[in-house]
Amino acid sequence: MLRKGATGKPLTTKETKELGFDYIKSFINYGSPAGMPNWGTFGALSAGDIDLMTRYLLNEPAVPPEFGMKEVRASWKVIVPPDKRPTKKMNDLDIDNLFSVTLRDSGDIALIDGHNYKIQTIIKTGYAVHISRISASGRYLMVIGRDALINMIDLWMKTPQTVASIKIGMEARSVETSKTKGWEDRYAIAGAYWPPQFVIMDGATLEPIKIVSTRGMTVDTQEYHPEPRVAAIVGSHYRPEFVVNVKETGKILLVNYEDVRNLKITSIDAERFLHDGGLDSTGRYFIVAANARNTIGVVDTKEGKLVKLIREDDGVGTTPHPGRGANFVHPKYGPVWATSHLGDETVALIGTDPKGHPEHAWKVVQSLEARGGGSLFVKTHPKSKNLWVDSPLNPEAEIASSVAVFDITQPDKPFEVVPIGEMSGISEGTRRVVQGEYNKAGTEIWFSVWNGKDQESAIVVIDDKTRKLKKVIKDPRLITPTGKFNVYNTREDVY
Ligand code: DHE
Repeated sequence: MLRKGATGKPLTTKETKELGFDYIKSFINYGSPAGMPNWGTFGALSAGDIDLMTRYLLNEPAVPPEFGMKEVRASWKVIVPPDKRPTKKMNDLDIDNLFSVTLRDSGDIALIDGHNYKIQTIIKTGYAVHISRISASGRYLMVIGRDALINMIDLWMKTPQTVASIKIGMEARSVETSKTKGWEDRYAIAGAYWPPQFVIMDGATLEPIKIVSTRGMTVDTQEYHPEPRVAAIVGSHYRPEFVVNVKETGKILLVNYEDVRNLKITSIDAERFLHDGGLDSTGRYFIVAANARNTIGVVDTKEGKLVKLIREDDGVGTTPHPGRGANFVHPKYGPVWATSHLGDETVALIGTDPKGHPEHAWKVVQSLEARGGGSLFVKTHPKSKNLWVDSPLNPEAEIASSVAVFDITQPDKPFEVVPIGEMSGISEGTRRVVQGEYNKAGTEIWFSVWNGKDQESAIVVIDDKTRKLKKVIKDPRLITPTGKFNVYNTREDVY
């Protein structure tokens, strides 16, 4: 909001005025090899939009308003109260194998059946939903829009629908629910980009309970930052805690929800620009990218401590972007967690087994070479021998529309290219291929073919064993599909 920069450079008027109108305009139009999309040539912004955006960037940013309990509470709606909801599952859906799919530019999500590939329902949500998360019981699906609107969807209803909603700020990216044994479905949490804060809510109604500001000092220079945005949030399986990553200050907060009125927060100094991350295969360690610092942080959620910061000198590439990462057993180094990078073609494999393989733990044990920069997500499954690496933000259309797949039993073997965009049968647009997601059984992986909002998009399903096309899901309602979240894999942190 204050344009101070994080993943990208600052865009305060000091910088923008130096760069000038023409430079900024063409930068927005064509994008950059470092990962900024080509908003103009990709068809997302018109020439008029770009002109307006350029002028906007040459003016001082307006100070956005705050959004405290008064505003949060005023936005809260319980559409179906808990006592009016079904007491058992009222549909014949295999909930565990449903996929919640973000339809980014239409402001919806689609629930797609993982068996017959049919869209079961489309649900209106906030603006450009970012992620979906599932409550520990598997009943409630939570989705959050960039406008910070959360929809809580009851998957037991005959046709799943929103039973509660709330706006936790003005801009947001993350939502999660309590997962520790004994606390299942009790609380929800969401983190905002603006105002910089997170909100703890009742897990059955989304009633807001507590707002915590993340404004404060940075971990390195210990300077005050007015806008430390909340990035990834993960529910710990080991302790009644949420792991909250604060981007600009570089703090990882372990928010203990045993007594929300007397909230206990362990504040871990990690590294600035924390963005996204996930758990290792045991669920004990949380591994997160501090993207603009080319660093990976590791937190032991059992002991509540920072284990390691793994840096560029240790083998991390440029701008790591793991999503939640990918866990598998390396033939030589034992259990590893993988991340690809926005800024280069490498995939870093990091040892995650301090007990069984202490000599490899928290080290980059191997760096694979994939197709190119602009990668956002990697994915595998405990039943799979494949590691899939996308590259949707690569400036070359051919690379952006295909994925690289490695054989994890022979990681030294060169990757194979799977031309997902071409397989979709769509000929228009850049056909960015983004975020692989497995079905519950781990036998197939789904990729989004993400085009402009007036163009055709699709979801391509690949048979994991043969790496061959299994199904193309097309529907006029599939507008700009991006993230896909299989209910079982998301709930159980299988990735
Ligand atoms: Fe994301 C995860 C922020 C742009 C698709 N994205 C995340 C998370 C954060 C984040 C903080 C981790 C959430 C968590 O785990 O709790 N994303 C941001 C941005 O700030 C950024 C760079 C700019 C923006 O304008 O939002 C951004 N993200 C995008 C996209 O343009 C993507 C590719 C398409 C889209 O739908 O908007 C996109 N982000 C995703 C997806 C995930 C995600 C699919 C979850 C991946 C997963 O497997 O967990």
